[in-house]
Amino acid sequence: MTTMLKAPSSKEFMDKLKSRTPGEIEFHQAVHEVVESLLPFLEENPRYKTAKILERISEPERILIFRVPWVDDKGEIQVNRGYRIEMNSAIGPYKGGLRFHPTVNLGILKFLAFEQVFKNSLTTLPMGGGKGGSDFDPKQKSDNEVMRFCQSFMTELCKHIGPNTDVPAGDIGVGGREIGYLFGQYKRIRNEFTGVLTGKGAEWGGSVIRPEATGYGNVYFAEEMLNTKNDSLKGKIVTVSGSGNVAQFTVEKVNELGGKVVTLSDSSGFIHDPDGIDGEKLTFVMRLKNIKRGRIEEYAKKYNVAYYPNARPWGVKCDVALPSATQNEINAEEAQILIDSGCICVSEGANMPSTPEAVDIFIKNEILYGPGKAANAGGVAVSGLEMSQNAMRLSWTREEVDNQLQRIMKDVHTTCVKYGKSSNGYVNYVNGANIGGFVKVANAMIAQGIV
Ligand code: NDP
Ligand code: 2IT
Repeated sequence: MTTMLKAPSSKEFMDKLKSRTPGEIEFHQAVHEVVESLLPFLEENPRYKTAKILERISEPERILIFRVPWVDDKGEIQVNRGYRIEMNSAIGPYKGGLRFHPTVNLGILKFLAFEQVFKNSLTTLPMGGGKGGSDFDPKQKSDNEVMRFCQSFMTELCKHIGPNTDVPAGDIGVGGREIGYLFGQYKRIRNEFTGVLTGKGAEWGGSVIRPEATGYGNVYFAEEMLNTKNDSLKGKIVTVSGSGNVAQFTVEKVNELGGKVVTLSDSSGFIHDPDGIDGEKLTFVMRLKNIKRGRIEEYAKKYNVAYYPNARPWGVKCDVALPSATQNEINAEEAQILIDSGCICVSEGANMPSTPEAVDIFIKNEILYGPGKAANAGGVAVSGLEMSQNAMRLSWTREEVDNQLQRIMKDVHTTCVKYGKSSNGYVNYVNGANIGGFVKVANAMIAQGIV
């Protein structure tokens, strides 16, 4: 016999979650947003309450925490902490990136793993959710130091992952170089050439378009949102934050669609180039960030434009904002400035870049607002396509992968509209992404029993 349960109020649910996970503030932030979106839906669909899906989906299936000792170039022993959060495997192997950054802690990785479950579900591909990383800081480290760190990290992680179990990829501080070192060590220890990581080099099992996918996908998503208003990126002034993987390919695609990107940033400050960051300037940024590993300030010196130290780009007048650096990089004050200066669309390349107060301002003003778990799903989607190609031991062309990426971003958008349309016609993409991402995972969890 099943009993009808009253869903806990958002406050009751969050109080309990917080007492079980003290100090994990980013995780609380991410779960709270989802709970707020879902409670009305759960009232209408009581089977999810009876099955305690909210309680189960917010508890990781497994968390691994491990020591990562390595030796620096001076011969001194260093110790970092490694993590892998295996959040949910209801619809596929755990899937999600690795972040190497000194701020990494359990709360940040749990928020990222939690978001990943919904994001991966939205892609339409069979991937569960996970995330991992380390408090290791790759900045100022030699290639050999990064390699030794990656080898030590994988020496432990390889016991817990596999192409049908858990498939990591990149995130902040983890790009092609790091994936190479991690893959080499996995192969050496396990004696297997498999699709255990995505974001590999195109010549050794990687998919074309994977480096581009998150930035391209976010721009496709922004274009879809604008199309609902019979508008497009053509002729729009666009502000972008960050200058890493996601930001770089965001600029490339905005240029292709006829928009003009006027800002980029890093953790030291931002540059404002009113003439726009064209292809040649973007090549400079890619070399600066991916090879020289320098600071964005050098762009301002090279092209004689303004540089604002210790500041973020949201005060620059724009039509469209594409945050692509990190979590909580747009606060309420900055959101209000964006609205007041005429911004009509915010689409998130980064994960959770807007604070809850900023999100409220975007939604209250009914602008087009695409939350990260929908808007940046293109990266993990092409990771999913990399897994498919690896499983078949063949590789698709750029055109094939890009077509699939565009189709997937359209599908993510359609799902958000389906579940997020309010009675006045405004599409609340937050509700749409949260409910749309939830349903498939929740149904799978119910079908698989109490596990
Ligand atoms: P990169 O490491 O390539 O670049 C990160 C960029 O953000 C750098 O410019 C970095 O500046 C800046 N940044 C990082 N941390 C901070 C901080 N605390 N304050 C200010 N600036 C910061 O990472 P990605 O481009 O891959 O990731 C960017 C965002 O996109 C992240 O939120 C990530 O989770 C998200 N994302 C990434 C995907 C991917 O496929 N790579 C997929 C989906 C989402 P600096 O160099 O000074 O550190
Ligand atoms: O946040 C993300 O979606 C990523 N960092 C990409 C994850 C992946 O497995 O490609």
